[in-house]
Amino acid sequence: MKLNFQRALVTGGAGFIGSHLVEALIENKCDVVVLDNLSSGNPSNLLPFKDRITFKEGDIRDRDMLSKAACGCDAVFHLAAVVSVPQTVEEPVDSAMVNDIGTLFVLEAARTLNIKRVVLSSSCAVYGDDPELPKNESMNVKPLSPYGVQKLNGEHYARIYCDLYGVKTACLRYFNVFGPRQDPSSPYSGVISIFMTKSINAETPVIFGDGNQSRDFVFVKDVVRANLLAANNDRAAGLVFNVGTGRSMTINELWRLTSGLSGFHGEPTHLDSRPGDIYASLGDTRRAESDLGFKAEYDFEQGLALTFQWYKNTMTPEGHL
Ligand code: UD2
Repeated sequence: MKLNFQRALVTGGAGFIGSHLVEALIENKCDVVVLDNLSSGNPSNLLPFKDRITFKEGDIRDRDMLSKAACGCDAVFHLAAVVSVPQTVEEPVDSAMVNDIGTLFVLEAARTLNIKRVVLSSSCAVYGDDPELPKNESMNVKPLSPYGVQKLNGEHYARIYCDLYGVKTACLRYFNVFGPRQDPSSPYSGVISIFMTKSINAETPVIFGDGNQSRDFVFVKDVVRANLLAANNDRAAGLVFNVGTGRSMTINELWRLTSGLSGFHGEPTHLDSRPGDIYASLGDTRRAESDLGFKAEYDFEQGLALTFQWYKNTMTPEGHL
């Protein structure tokens, strides 16, 4: 893709999604600065291309550091965040300092440094549990967690930074992102990263509830492409977009497919549903298609197979990443 910016700051660039974005930016001949405090990111995600980027270990709440990192950039991709929903429930104020105020600092850095393009990573968590499906960007939002509220606040700030100050902001509401480098080690890690490692270790997984709950799983490389398109396209300015596939998959089906890849067919243990778990989630992809030219290219089985291969190649014989 021919990018219409030359130097980009990626906040949270050492994280799961951020590191894939950094890789794609380099491949597209962009100079990349990464700002990451390594709270959930991991420098090993950047190892294969560490000599081709400028890496700054620091926090988006450190405004001096942020300005220095952003100086000379003509695009910012803002992915740094407290990414765990339960953590934001435990720590609503501390997480708001990162997800709300930190996002405002990023937008303000763009305004003061005259950086015209900012892409914010938002989340389908802004929708809450309204049963209407698929979720489209015009429907009422009612987030159920501090995380969802914080992401929604970021979207509002982004829109007014576009309207008031002319910063071309775009917000991407990710559905359930999966792929290589997703960390399976916390109980709140994405279900696919957990199922991958369980199946390779020949351990039975836990399924919360009956397993018929469903998610719109989107492969990380598609999420990266949505970011590049959003930064490149002036029609995205001031808008929010779903980034999903428009197709959903149940958790039972996911385990069946994972078992097929690994050859381990252990019977899952069913526990009670997680409190606050949404039953069904599915994104309406029409706005992203018409205004961004974005349509997920990886079908689910293909993304799952690539992800499985990565876990298989990367896990140690002791079963660690
Ligand atoms: C996703 C996002 C979260 C937030 C939320 C908004 C991820 C990792 N998390 O949470 O950040 O945006 O959407 O709605 O993308 N499950 C099992 N067994 C396991 C783990 C999970 O059955 O070992 C189930 C879980 O109960 C849920 C589904 O799998 O029904 C997906 O869980 P998840 O944690 O991957 O993602 P989700 O949708 O809760």
